[in-house]
Amino acid sequence: MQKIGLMGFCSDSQSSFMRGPAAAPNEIRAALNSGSANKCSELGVDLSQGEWFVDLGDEEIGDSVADYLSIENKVQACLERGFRPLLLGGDHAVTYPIIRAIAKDRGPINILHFDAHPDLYDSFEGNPYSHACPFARIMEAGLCSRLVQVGIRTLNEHQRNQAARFDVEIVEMKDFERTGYEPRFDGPLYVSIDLDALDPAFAPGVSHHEPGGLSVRDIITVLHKLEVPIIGADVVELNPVRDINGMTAMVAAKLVKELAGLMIKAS
Ligand SMILES: [Mn+2]
Repeated sequence: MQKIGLMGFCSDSQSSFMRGPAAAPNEIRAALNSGSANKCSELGVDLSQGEWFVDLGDEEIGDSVADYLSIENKVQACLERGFRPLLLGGDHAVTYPIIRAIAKDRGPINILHFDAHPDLYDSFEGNPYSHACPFARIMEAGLCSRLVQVGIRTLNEHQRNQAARFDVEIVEMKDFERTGYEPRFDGPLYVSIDLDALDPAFAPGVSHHEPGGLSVRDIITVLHKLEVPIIGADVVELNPVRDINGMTAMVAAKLVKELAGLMIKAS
């Protein structure tokens, strides 16, 4: 079985509104390892047992574009060592170089993306690598065969046009409960979780508070319904500066446990 490699990217140079997510991996790891909870996923995988869950530590990423794009090499190295990557942001910009590495290894992949924002801007405030843009870069490079976005509640005309241009399947937040969203994928899947997909009541520690979002349980329920192997995942956009009593870090740690549990169980 392929081991899971947990790796953090201390990177927030592409954040448009406020910095802070570079400090997130430490906080998520502290929540994961704190004595207040065990390491069992709800489906019965104990991450503290066996050798399937390996902490590969954090990578400090500098502020230049070259530093940012070098995240691809770090993920590639993780893949070459035989790990399935479970990655901590950092802001959401990290997902573009991550997917570059994974698609280079496996070809275009399916992505399930939880977010308040579609992150499909062609460019944001003059920056094509902004954390508002990673899924535009991913789609135009042909790295993704199918992109499904869940929890979206900030679409403007430009991003609606971008979604149509790239055939993105969007489950808008306003339709999530009414339609009873059920995930349907027919091949290996990458899962990207921006914590601002959650309602700020559940996850106050994010840079962009967008009320009216998902609950932690909503995301876990969707994850538990997945019937395809998860080849990689990320949990991004925790901003410790905005967090309250480490609550959002614990939410991130919970999602890491559920993702890792699914990755181990399905393999
Ligand atoms: Mn977002």
